[in-house]
Amino acid sequence: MKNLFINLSVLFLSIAGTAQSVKFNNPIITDKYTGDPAALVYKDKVYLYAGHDEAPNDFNFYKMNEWLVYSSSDMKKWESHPVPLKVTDFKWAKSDAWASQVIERNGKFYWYVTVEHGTVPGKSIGVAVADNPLGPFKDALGKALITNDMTKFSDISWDDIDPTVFIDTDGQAYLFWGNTACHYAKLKENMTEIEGEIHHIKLSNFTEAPWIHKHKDWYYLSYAYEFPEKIAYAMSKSITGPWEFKGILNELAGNSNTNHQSIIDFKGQSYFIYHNGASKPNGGSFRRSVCVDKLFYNKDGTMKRVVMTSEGIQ
Ligand code: FUB
Repeated sequence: MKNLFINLSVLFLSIAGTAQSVKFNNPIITDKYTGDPAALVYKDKVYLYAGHDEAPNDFNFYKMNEWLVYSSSDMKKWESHPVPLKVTDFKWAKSDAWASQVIERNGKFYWYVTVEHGTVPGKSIGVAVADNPLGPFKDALGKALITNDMTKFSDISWDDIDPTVFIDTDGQAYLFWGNTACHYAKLKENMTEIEGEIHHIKLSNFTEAPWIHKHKDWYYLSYAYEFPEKIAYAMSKSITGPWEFKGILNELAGNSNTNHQSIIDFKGQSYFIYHNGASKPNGGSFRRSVCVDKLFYNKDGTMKRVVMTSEGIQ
């Protein structure tokens, strides 16, 4: 009887020990509130770019003046770096460091950003450039690449947001962006000029946050669906479509009405990077935190629904 009691104690202690030793790796960024993650795989690292959510606790809208960058070699440990880009680096812009993406071409790093334009009413897209993924970045154009008056597929003044850029296997670069209307256009080889007309893609319940990626021989266009946002996606055999809707990829993110995904392959594993409002004690829709979970594909190329976890990447 005495032995049984000792054995049970060990069992309970070890269960308690196991429970205590589970490490929660999500959110991955905890030094600041961060939203709108955009990851870049370059050489043997992942660079994570995000907007800095600076809204005070009693403020119920976005307050975002700068973008941040973090890097990792294993998706578990993240190093923070000096602030690489601010709204004030774009002299023609007024405010709002909203969603963005960095892409590399010929050793230069191009950062496409959303900002409120100073003189053309509405949101606009600018581009900054640097010689290295950590910057310093500077305005590449001295003016906006896209302004609200260039698109007519939606009447709202914030339809020209959330740029995502993709360079196809033939070297042609494409810019996708939008809110309520999903737009795309070709980019010239200099990456700072649109080539040809701006197209509109019809997507079921498209809200914003398009992200283009390729896996094996499929192109994927994922995006924020409805509001509050889930993430849905469409697939195609060509970057210019037609796009076939494939359903929901990620459910509502905890305590945040936006979700904003980035999808990458790194060292043989696919990852789904997103934000939620789960940071204690004041996280929420305007004080968001970036998280990462693994992403898996089915044999037919469709993506399995993401399982958002507190544990994250262990
Ligand atoms: O962060 C501001 C805006 O919220 C982004 O541009 C959208 O994608 C949404 O996440």
